[in-house]
Amino acid sequence: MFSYKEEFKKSFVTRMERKGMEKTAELAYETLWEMTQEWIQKRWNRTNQLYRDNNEKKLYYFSIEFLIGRVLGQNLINLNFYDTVKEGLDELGLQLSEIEELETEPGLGNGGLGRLAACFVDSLASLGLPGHGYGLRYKGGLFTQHFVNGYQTEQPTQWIQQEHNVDIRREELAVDISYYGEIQVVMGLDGLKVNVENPEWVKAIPYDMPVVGANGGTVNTLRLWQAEVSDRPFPGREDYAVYEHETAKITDRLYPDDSLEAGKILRLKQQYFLCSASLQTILNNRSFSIEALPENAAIQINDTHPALAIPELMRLLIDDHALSWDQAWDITTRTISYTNHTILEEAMGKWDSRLIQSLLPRIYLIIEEIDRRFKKSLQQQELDEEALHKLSIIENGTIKMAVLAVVGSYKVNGVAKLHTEILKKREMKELNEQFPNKFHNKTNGITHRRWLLKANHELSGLITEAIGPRWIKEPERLSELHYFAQNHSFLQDFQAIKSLKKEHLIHHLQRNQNVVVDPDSIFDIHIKRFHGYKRQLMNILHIQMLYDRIKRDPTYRPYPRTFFFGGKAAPSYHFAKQVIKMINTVASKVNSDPLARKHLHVVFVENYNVTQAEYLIPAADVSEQISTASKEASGTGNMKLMMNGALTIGTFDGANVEIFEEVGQENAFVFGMRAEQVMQYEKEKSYNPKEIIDSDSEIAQLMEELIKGEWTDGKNNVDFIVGQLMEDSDPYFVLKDFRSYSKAHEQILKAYAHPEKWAEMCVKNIAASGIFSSDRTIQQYSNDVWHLTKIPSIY
Ligand code: GLG
Repeated sequence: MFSYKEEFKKSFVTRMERKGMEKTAELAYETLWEMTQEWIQKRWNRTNQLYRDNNEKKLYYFSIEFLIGRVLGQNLINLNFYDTVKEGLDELGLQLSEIEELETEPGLGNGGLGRLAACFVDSLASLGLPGHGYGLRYKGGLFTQHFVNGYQTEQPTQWIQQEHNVDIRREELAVDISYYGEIQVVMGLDGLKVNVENPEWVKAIPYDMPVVGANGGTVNTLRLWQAEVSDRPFPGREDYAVYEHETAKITDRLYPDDSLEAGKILRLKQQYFLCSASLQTILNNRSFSIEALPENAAIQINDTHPALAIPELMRLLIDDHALSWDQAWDITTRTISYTNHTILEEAMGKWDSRLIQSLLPRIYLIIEEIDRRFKKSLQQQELDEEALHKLSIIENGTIKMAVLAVVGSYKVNGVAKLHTEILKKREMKELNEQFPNKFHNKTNGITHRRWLLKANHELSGLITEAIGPRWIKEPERLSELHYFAQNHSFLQDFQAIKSLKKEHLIHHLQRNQNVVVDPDSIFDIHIKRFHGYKRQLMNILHIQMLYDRIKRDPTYRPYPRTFFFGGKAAPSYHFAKQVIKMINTVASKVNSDPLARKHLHVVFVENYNVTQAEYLIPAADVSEQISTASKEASGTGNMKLMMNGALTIGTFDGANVEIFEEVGQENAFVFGMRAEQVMQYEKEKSYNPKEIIDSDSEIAQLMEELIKGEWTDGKNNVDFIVGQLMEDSDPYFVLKDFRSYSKAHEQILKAYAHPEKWAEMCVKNIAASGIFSSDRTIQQYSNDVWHLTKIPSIY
């Protein structure tokens, strides 16, 4: 009888033998890699053929980051081969999980924004929709984080391996990108034409990565551009060494910050490189007339980083395709749509006009013209100064990319209900009034294929046992788990799996960081980038308070808790780095105190990334989502943790609001100020943290200890932290929300004392999490924005 497993084993062994070396894990990895690539290639060719034959509208998702994580295991899962391969390898005495560990994760993103792009391309392929990702092939992904004396250090990470690369170089599809040069207006056949003389040329080479959808049905493409020297002659090329060096820099490394728009020329080069290369390929390889672009292609720009796609598309349509301004504008504004991910001022994307003018002279002229025409269209209205300020693309020598992105696209979305409301009513109120139908909400989602099927195979199995396998295709069906929320034996199985996943995490940490964690403690997990608004500081201050209480009050002996932290700080973000150091200092003080250690353990997981997240998330009991209300646009870690049966302690911020709505506040621990209150305080500048300190003796004691240096190790200091809390008036309202945060933690302890009830709450969270699958998000984008048609596949 035919058996896939036997076939796999036979082919695997033959290939291993052909390599003629010892049976090492490395060799097994290489062999499995090759085989997987072959399986994928067949399906990839088939999808591309279908796309050529059907000529359906396509989506192109432009993003400066794609944080895809390891691909081998995920591809096997999406191909439906994981179990077969795992069992086959088992029988050959090899462990798939060990083999998977050999893959270096390509860290081509910083955090939520990049990971969202990765979830989206997974969902597009899994829904059988023609949608491809366009990004940059950074040689160095996000830095590797190590702690030295508790301080974060950053080492470059190289993810590209010569032997078995995840992507395929497509030399034949290379395009040239131009920078600098002088503008000249010449007389062409159809009137005046703008030329750029003597530009500097750079070649963009695409590397294609397959994006395997569920059941291997559709394999879409993630195309990443690499900068190389151009073959074109131009004056600057003569100093070849310099030119070569400058060129390589464009895709040499990822900017290690997603919440600060570094106004640097290299960053601008990267952004334009992505936009120009991607648009050129789309236009060069089309099978329709240029006028029909909006009916054949949708371009989604992920935040403002690719907003230069708007003027660049205008440039290509006018200069290369000889369209009039009005025709070009009509096409552009029916093709491009924009997602906003933040209201943080420093991340809004602002450029010095002179920088754009010198690096991209033609693009600058086009932006100027867009701004001029838009301002002209506003002249009939009576707008006050504030409105005109909010509506200008160019102002006082600055170009505001967010305004450009709104004006130049047909749809603009926020990433959670609350965030979209804030955009419409406050941050972009004036723009929303000008374009009333443009703004809409698309609450983020996460792919359950990675965050449940891959990261928590065991829980996935249990769910399937209970409600059958249909939830895998239709994740909303997780709601059927509601019937099991009070089923004793189901709850016991759930608890057993939670313990198992804790064991896996413990083993992983023991191996990597040499720490030993108590498996019976509450796993309280705070994982995300370090930022003031994410308030890791509030968490660690609370731990300090617990420590004080244990030391002070002989009757206070709480159930053991392990507080996990994971996350990186941008290398230039001094405050965040000081918080990291403080957590490490607190960790060593608390962990080495024999009394406190029985109740508290602080573990800082080094180098948090997608792979680490796959260990941490399934093991969590408690999910810390404690941002200052109004600041976190959505959050997506909150969804991953909920889907794995962790209970959220969180503020009414971002998608937390919708999580609470879905699961009910009684199945979460909600605390803190609401967004309106925060914004009111900000507007009135009426919050004074000293009032809190004066009225709460425990907080006062904490502050005193901080100032006295009791939470430093002699070498570091916490001046920045104290400065922010006191002199800078605590901009993220840490002290203001502190007491209600601490009460929410007390509620957690009370609830955890009833294990079965706790498990019931966890299961209710899983049951309510289906709506947070990115399949739902992508389907909504497709229905409301992109209008894609599913292509039936043969697999
Ligand atoms: C942003 C936001 C997050 C959001 C993510 C994806 O800060 O709240 O979940 O994008 O939309 N820069 C980010 O990570």
